[in-house]
Amino acid sequence: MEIQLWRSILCPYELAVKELVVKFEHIIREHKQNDLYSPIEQVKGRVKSVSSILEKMQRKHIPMERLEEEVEDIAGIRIICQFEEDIDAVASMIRNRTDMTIKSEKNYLKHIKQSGYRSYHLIIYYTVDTLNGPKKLQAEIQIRTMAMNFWATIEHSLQYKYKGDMPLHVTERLSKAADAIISLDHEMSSVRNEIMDAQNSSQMQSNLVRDILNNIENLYKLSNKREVMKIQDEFLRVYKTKDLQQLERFHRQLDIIAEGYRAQAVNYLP
Ligand code: 0O2
Repeated sequence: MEIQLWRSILCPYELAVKELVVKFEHIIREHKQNDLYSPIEQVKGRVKSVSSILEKMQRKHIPMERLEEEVEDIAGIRIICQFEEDIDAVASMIRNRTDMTIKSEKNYLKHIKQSGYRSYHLIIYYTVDTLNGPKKLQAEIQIRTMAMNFWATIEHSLQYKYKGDMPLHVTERLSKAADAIISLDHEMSSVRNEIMDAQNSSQMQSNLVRDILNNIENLYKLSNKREVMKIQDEFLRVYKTKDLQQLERFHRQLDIIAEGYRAQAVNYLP
C-alpha cells in the first residue's frame, strides 16, 4: 500500500489517541482538584506502527479490506494504576462513559496468560470528527498496575530480542518474576488504605497552600501592605507546624478576611 494511504488510514486513530489521553488525564486532574485519590496514576497512548500492523495481519491472515475491523489495537491506550483494586474502578468508569462503548473485555488478571502476562483489556468504539464527517473506530485500552507494567515492558523487549524463540532459562526467570509481581501487588494492596491516606493528605495540603497563596496575592491588591505582610508571616508560622488542621483553620479565617475586603471594595465602587 502507498505511504499516503497508510497516512490517511492512521490519521483518525492519531486523533482518537490524543483525545483519549486528554480525557483520561483530565480524570486524574479532577480527582486531584477535589482532594480525591485517583485510581489512574498515568496514561499513555500510541498508534500502532505500520510494521507491527503488517506483522499482525500476516500472523492472523487478515486481508487488507478487513484491517480496521480485525486489527482492534491500531489505537492503543495504556492506563497505569497503583493498586490492583484500582483496575476494576477504572474499568467501571469506562463502562459508564457516554463517549465510549465497549465491544469486548479480556481479563488477563483472572486468566493469566501462559507467559505470565497480567492486564485488563477493553476494546472500545470511539467516534472522532474528521474532515469527512464522524468516524467510529476501535481502540484498545490496557489497564494494569505499575508492577504489572514493569514486568510486561521487560518481557515485551525480551520477546522482541528472541523473536518468538525465547530460551527456556529466560522463560523460567520471567515466570518467577511474574510470581514475584503477584506477591508485590498483593503486599501493596494490604497497605493501600495507609498509602491512600498519606497521598490524600499531601494532595489536600498542596491544594490548601495553593488557595491560601492565591488569597494572599489578591489581598495585596485590596488591603494595605503591612497587614498582608502580617498575614503572610502567620501563614509561614502555621505552614511550619505541618499540621493540616491548623492550615485548614487558617485557610477558613483568611477566606473570611478576604471576603470582608472584597465587600469593602465593592462598596467603594462609584
Ligand atoms: P504492541 O503494540 O507492541 O503492544 P495478539 O495480538 O495475537 O497477542 P490479541 O487477541 O489480538 O492477541 O490481543 P490481546 O492478547 O488481548 O493483546 C494484545 C496486546 O496485549 C499486545 O499487543 C501486547 O501489548 C499485550 N500482550 C498480550 N500478551 C502479552 C504478553 O504475553 N506479554 C506482553 N509483554 N504483552 C502482551 P501487541 O500486538 O503485542 O502489540
